[in-house]
Amino acid sequence: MDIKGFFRKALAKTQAVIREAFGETIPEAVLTELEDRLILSDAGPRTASRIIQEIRARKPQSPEDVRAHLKTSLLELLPKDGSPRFCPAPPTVWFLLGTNGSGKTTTAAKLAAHYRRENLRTALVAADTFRAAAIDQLRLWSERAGAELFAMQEGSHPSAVIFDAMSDKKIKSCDLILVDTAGRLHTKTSLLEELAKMAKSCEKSAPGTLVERLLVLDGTAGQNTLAQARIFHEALSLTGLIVTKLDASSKAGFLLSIGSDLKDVPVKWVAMGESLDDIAPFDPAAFVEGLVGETPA
Ligand SMILES: Nc1nc2c(ncn2[C@@H]2O[C@H](COP(=O)(O)OP(=O)(O)OP(=O)(O)O)[C@@H](O)[C@H]2O)c(=O)[nH]1
Ligand SMILES: [Mg+2]
Repeated sequence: MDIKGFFRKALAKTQAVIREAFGETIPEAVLTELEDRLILSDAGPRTASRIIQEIRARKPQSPEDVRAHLKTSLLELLPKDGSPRFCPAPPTVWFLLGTNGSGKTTTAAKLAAHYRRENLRTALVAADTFRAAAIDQLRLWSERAGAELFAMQEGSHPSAVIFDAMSDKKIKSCDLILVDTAGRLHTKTSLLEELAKMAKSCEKSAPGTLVERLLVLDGTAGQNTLAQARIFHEALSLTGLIVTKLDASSKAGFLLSIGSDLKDVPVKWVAMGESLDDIAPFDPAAFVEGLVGETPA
């Protein structure tokens, strides 16, 4: 599937919400309806109002003008540079962080498979030692994705897992090492502290390799994820976001307000399903086409 097709499919539910506005015939009526529809898709009232004001200032003459100006405004709002970071020499380490059930483990596997297809040697590190099932789940994914696996037993200290993984010859010789972390420990505060310790452990055993701290956000939670993102960013200096489950969400509009909320943390990837190839790099133009839909001929 090409990138446009991917975003069209991922955003089908949200597009159905936005599209309704274009049933109106008078531009002003389209704008009024569109503002409501943007809010319904979880863009947030402030972002929705800003978009509508921008379009109105461009004096649209028809619903199709509104659609065209909407695309321009959205493109300006969306984060631009979402290219993933790699170290000049391997290995590169990425941490996948996030709350319980947001899609970290599945996404780690998808990324491993994605780069495996590009002929990189990839490894998955099971730093979620909270429950045994998490390690088994990652082992299964590593086999499907053709990635190496590093795991210790349930209950091991996550920082120790990272330290040992980064000292392991087979893992160290990989190009990309994806670290799957826990979404819950006993309290939220201790989770963030633990994750910060893990980053330190990685820095100690393999200085300079940890270049991405990616927060995995559940796309079905819409605006609710933004508060989460701020907390994680404060504690861990995130480098990027990954939005999952877009296929199951009609609230993808929340991505429009991420830029104003978290200016220096771009969306880098989006995921839309449970199989290995259901992931794509974030593409602002394809996102806008997917959200607003094509101009009818
Ligand atoms: N529809 C859909 N489901 C997804 C997607 N990504 C993950 N899931 C599902 O969401 C559930 C949780 O995914 P996990 O990858 O286990 O999430 P996690 O963040 O590792 O969860 P914990 O380890 O428990 O914190 C699973 O049932 C996945 O199959 C996606 O993009 N779309
Ligand atoms: Mg997990």
